[in-house]
Parts: sequence; structure tokens; C-alpha cells
Amino acid sequence: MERRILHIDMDAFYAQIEQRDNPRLKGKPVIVGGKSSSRGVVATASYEARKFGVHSAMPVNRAHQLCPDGYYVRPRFDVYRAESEKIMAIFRSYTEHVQPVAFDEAYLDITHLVRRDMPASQIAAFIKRDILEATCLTCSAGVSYNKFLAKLSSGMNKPDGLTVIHHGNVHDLLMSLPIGAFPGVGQVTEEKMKQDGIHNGQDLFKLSENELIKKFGKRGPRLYQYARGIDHSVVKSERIRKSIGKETTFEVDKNDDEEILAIIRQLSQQVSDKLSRYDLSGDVITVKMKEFDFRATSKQLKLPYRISDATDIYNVCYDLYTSLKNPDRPIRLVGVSVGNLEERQFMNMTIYDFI
Ligand code: DCP
Ligand code: MG
Repeated sequence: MERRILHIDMDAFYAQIEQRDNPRLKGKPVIVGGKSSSRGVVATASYEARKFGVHSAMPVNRAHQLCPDGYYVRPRFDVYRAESEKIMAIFRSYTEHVQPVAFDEAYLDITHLVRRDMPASQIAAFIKRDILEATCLTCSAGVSYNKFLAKLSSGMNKPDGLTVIHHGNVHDLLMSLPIGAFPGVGQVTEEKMKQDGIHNGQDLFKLSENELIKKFGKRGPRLYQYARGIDHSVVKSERIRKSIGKETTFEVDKNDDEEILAIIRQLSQQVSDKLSRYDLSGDVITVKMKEFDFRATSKQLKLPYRISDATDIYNVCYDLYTSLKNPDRPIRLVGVSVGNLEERQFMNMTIYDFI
């Protein structure tokens, strides 16, 4: 199945927070990065200040020349960090496949959340809403089928943007894209490319993979793919879930082993489906129950190998259930989980991630 990737990036992050917290700064050119007398650089500039040509990483003194009437604000990193944590928590409330790339920016793989009546762009809109409600801050979202295109689209309609790159518009977009906007093309490479007559995606597209390898070495294959909108790199969440579990609460307490085991079999299948969706397997299997009077019991087994297959999970759960279940005590809930998870490794998936 084709993936659905989001890239979300806060708008003028530090500056927007300063404008939020100090109404006098609203609509004004705000430069976060210290006083004009300091030797520091600009961390970020509000959109109003960017009109004067002020941008991140510019020496504050230079910013002061360009925008003498700007509002110069010292950074408050603890506040930015707290906002960042709120934003990341919102991302993780949607999916565990979150790869933060900066304080204010992350990739999300939402493939598994998309349904016919719930397109990725709708999910992006919900996330934007949640962020606005939780922080009073706007962000820009990019929606596409890989990380490269998602990142590209999030930058296309800042601020407060929501942009989708799909198969229908990708080609035109890439052909007219300035060469410097391709990932991995820094200022030095950009100059070199321009001298070579490569100014945009179209020029890149015309070159064969071999020609690109000859010109740009190991970056060649990647550039060849970018020109075609291809990017196989995966969203790498740094947090791997500790366990995946499913449970069912019965409408009427149950005491029939056969009936309960049939449910455990279904739960094993559901856990297995989820494990395979995330390419995970685990070696700690747990069956838990809640007895009719809410007394919770559980039993766990650590295997000497990892499993993810539904039948394997069920077989272990069968043994756990039989030794756990008290025949005199009906239960109101049963749950199955697989823990100590590890991602299955795909060697060929990481080679594209060198840029
Ligand atoms: N930042 C910094 N120094 C830089 C670049 C960024 O301190 N050279 C900080 C300040 C930014 C934050 O990181 O607010 C996020 O960086 P972005 O590149 O996403 O820039 P902004 O969020 O400020 O603006 P944009 O709306 O273009 O994303
Ligand atoms: Mg940003």
C-alpha cells in the first residue's frame, strides 16, 4: 500500500510564541535572538520582519541595519521547549510513527489511519486544529506519499498552510522546483550545479542516473530519485512501543473456557495484525483478566525467540490462560499482549537515508 506521510512545521516558531505571549508584538517585525548590541545571530524572525530581509542565522547587527524599528527579543528556550513537547504529544496521540526533526518539526507516517472517508489531508487538518487549540499557534502541514514530498509541501503555503502533493501535481511541481530546494543540495552544490546548467528539477530530470553518479558521486542515485518524486526513506520514530495489546470487556461475565479461548484467538489475531503493520515482533506474551468482582490477574511468559504470528501468540496464550483461569470465578475482561518489541530490520531501507 502506498504510504501517507505528513510533515508538520510550526510557523516562525519562536517569534510566533513571543507574539502570542506579548500582544504588543502582534503584527510587528519581531526578531528573536538578542539585542542589537550583542554579537549573536537571529534565531528566527516573524513574517513581518522577513519582509525586511531578516532571516534565521543572520547576525543580529545586520538584522538591525535592515530592520531598525524591529522588536528584538531574547529567546526563552524553556517556553519554546514546553510548547514543543505539547506539539509532539499531539502528534503521538495520532500515531506512534513520529520522527521529530527539530523542536518545531516532525514527520508522521499516518498510512494506517487513512480510510476512504478519512483522507490524509483531513487528518492533517485535525492535527492543525489540535495544535491551535492547545498552543494558540499555527503550523503548516504537508501531505504526500513520502518524506521528501511531504517536507516540500509543508513549505509551500506558509504560514498556516495545508498542502497536498499527489501523483497528479507532483511532476509539474518538481520540474519547476529550483535546484537549491532539493534535499542535500547545499549552497556549494547549488553553485556547481548551476555552472553545469542544472537550474531546476527539469534539468535534473534530463540526466541519467549514471551521469548523476559521475557528477555527484554517491549522491547521484538519490538525486535521480528526487527528480522523479521517489523517496523510500522511512519515518523513524525514536520511541518504539513497549508492547501491543488488545482486550475485550464482555457484556455478560463469562466462565466457559471454550468461549473465552475463542475470544483469545481473535485477540491474538488482532495483536498479530497490528504487529505486522508496524513490522514488530516480541518475546514477552501476557494474558490478563479481570474477574467478575474487578480483581485483576495476569500471567506472562518470556520466550527464547520473538513471535508475531497469530497462531504462535494464541498457543502461548492458551497455556497462560489455562494456568491462570480460576474455574470458580467468571471474568468480565480478557486481554492479550506481546511485549519487549523490536522492529524487524530491513537492510535495504536504510541506505537511502544518508543525506
Ligand atoms: N532556529 C534557530 N536557528 C536557526 C534556525 C532555526 O535557532 N538557524 C530555531 C528558531 C525557529 C525554530 O528553530 O523558530 C524553527 O526553525 P524553522 O527553520 O522551522 O523556522 P521557523 O519555524 O522560525 O520559520 P518557518 O515558518 O519558516 O518554519
Ligand atoms: Mg518552522
